[in-house]
Amino acid sequence: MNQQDSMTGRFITIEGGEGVGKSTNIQCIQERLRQAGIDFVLTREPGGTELAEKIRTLLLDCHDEPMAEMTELLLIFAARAQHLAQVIRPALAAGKWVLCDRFTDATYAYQGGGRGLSVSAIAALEHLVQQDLRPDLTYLLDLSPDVGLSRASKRAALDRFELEKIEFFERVRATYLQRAAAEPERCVVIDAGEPLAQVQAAILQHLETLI
Ligand code: Z5A
Repeated sequence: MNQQDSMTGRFITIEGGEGVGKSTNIQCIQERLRQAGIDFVLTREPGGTELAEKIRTLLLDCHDEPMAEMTELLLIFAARAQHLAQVIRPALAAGKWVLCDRFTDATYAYQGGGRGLSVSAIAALEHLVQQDLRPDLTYLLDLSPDVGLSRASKRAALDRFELEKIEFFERVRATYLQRAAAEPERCVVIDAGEPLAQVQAAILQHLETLI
């Protein structure tokens, strides 16, 4: 039995590139879980605890000193270790569901695909920080980066990641899709280019299978 088998809560993650609609669609997932009487915790990465949110600010803000790619990777896993210890593991152990806006697939996509860091280094850190813990289900909202970035640009100032070139986001998208294809039992790919009502219907239809 792995660590996760002994936990009763479900661990659901939402992934995708910039402006794909993660925050928007999380709202309808939350509503459905509430209606079903499921006790859940909504959280996000990087972040989810006071300390991890400080690391998030460090990661998203632009600095005069360029952040080394390895520093970025280690900060992401440092935030994740804190988040797992303070929020995710206790919630799952208590039988709650965890709904998390981004998790380690984002690290493979952004730091692996986007930055070109070694996949084996990411896998080693994943094992060190998470042991056997992996999401039970991941919704991957897939959208062409030019559409996503144009949606994102309508909001507040761009963060350090959103200033990257379009090629970076193409690599992020390709890595997400490769991961989803490699783990079809865990990953559900949703076409986020469809109108919002259709995207939500697709997510909710799938969610019923779990509820
Ligand atoms: N990062 C990383 O590099 N490595 C890691 O391991 C992790 C993260 C965990 C912060 O993430 C950054 O951290 C992220 C990667 C990096 N890069 N950046 N930036 P974030 O999740 O906070 O950042 P984000 O991707 O920019 O998420 P967001 O700002 O929350 O966007 P979103 O949630 O996907 O989109 P949204 O706010 O729900 O929707 C955007 C707009 O589109 C909004 O006006 C909606 O009304 C509209 N929308 C949504 N759906 C539709 C449809 N279907 N049609 C039309 N319009 C729509």
